[in-house]
Amino acid sequence: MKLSRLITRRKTLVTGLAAGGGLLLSGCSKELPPTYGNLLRMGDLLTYSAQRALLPGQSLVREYSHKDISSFPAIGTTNPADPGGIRYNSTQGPAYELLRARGFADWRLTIEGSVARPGSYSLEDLKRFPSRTQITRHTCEEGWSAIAEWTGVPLSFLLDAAGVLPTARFVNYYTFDAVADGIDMVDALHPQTILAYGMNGKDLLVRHGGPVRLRVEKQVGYKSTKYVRRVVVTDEFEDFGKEKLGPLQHGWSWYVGI
Ligand SMILES: Nc1nc2c(c(=O)[nH]1)N[C@H]1C(S)=C(S)[C@@H](COP(=O)(O)O)O[C@H]1N2
Ligand SMILES: [Mo]
Repeated sequence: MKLSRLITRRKTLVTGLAAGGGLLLSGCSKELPPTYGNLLRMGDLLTYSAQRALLPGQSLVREYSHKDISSFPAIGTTNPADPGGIRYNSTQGPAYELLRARGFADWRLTIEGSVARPGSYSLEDLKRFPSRTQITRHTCEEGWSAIAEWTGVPLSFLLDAAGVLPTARFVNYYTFDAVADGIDMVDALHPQTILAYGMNGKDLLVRHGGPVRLRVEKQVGYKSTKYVRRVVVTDEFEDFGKEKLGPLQHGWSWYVGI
């Protein structure tokens, strides 16, 4: 074979491989959380893959009894309307103040994105839906833990009602402070993942995320986002980089299973 033909063949082979590799890579990124090409983030990938491989996705975390309920500090944002708050959002803070002044009667939770039936629910709507009450341990990344009883509507119920499209892989949520975050479908559909409106038998207090917060019992405390106002189902991973709202912008992992 002539040298020129050999080179052409080689080129084809190399181009073919590159294309194949690209396909493989993009195939990969569909199954795994992002690493941002950042080596430090490879730990996330390992934890996530390892946990998903080793644990059945829907195993329940331990639930406690009433006598185990402990005192519970309020951490991070304790009032989204306070302009001095560490995660104050100048648009959402005042909006929260107005809603709170009317006892959250006008508050609505929206479910949108990759769903067949986007929805908007009042607090009363949520309280009419099937509820789940669970006494669980909250573990904060700062080294403390506390036990409380949470009552709310399973996120899976709202997702089923909204009709999640088959392409959907993540559930993101936005709050009344400068926070947004997300979880994958395994955690979103987990029976103990609830939108909680009650804590220890009472309405959820403002300092603990009222009127509604997420409880993601399968991950550390900061994934249990307070003051949720909007749930967005997505096909692609969102890192909230532009708005600097997500944990990744603060050097926290996106996935921290416990
Ligand atoms: N919207 C919002 N959610 C949040 C936070 C926050 O500052 N803002 N802090 C997180 C952290 S680090 C913890 S430990 C818990 C604290 O919840 P608590 O105030 O009910 O103890 O909320 C999490 N969810
Ligand atoms: Mo935390």
